[in-house]
Amino acid sequence: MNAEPSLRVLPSGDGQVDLAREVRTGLSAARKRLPCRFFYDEVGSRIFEEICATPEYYLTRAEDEILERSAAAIVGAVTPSATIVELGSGSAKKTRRLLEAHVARGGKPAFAMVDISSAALRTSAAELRAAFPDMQVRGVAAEYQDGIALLAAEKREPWLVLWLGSNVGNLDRAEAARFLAGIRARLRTGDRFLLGVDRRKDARVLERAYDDAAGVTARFNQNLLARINADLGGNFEPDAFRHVAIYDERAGRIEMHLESLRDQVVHLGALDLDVRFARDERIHTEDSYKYSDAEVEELAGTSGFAVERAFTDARGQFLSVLLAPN
Ligand code: AVJ
Repeated sequence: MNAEPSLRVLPSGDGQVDLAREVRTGLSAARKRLPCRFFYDEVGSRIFEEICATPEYYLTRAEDEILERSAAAIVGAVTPSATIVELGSGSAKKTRRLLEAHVARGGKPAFAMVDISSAALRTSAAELRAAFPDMQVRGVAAEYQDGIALLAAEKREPWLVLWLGSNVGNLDRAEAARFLAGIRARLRTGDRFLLGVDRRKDARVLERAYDDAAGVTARFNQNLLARINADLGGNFEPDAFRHVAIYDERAGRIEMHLESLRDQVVHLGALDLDVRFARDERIHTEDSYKYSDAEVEELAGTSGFAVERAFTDARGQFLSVLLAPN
């Protein structure tokens, strides 16, 4: 039997701290915006899982198809002594495929994950422990860079770092390059970084993926307002805002907005703030960047990596790129 999963919460973990500040600045700006990281309260995390199961949101299935087929090749890029380290909490089927492949070839049963939410880590740790009784599981609740820094301080063996699900898409291209360079600084020659990116494609396919017919993504977007009500004493009527998803082809990004259906004033008690909305005025809630092959090469190169291999699904919708430090 293995030891209890070890869980640490760093100061940047579970940060409600900046919600108040970000909501105040974001809703006081001329062009209103809210950071997408606040989508993921308990309800929002559950709705996100529902999004992944909608017929329109192809990303999760495409990535899983890649990992199902290529898990052995991916873990084969690091030595059996390697530890698998995931950014985001590894509860998903996708992560398990890699852990299974690693264990199957005699790899060290060690897994570490960094996630902003200690609750998500606890759930993942319990699930992984049930699926892999001999696995040594560590969780660090922190912002990614802080969590990686803590783990790197004790790093002895190679790492296979996973950042799946097109989570990189929430960063603009310059931020993504800076973020990857920060990861690169923690890695050595034998380490690898598996990055999941969504490819540029037909605008209609993308807009449907972010505006599904059953309205799950709309609920996800509106839940941000419900969360602000709960955490900051607000009186938003989530249904008084319409979900909008637009693909900006030039920028290569999906934008999500909440559009006010009427003139209205919303009060946020904890901030002692009134926010005025004109009819049709929008709150920009998320960007999700898409990548061409050339943009992937560019991202890797500028952040100190080489693309060692790139895997795609049968339809060519998604890319899993295995990056090696330069
Ligand atoms: C979790 C950031 C990868 O951008 O596709 C899904 C979030 N937003 N539908 C994405 C999301 C609306 C998702 N990521």
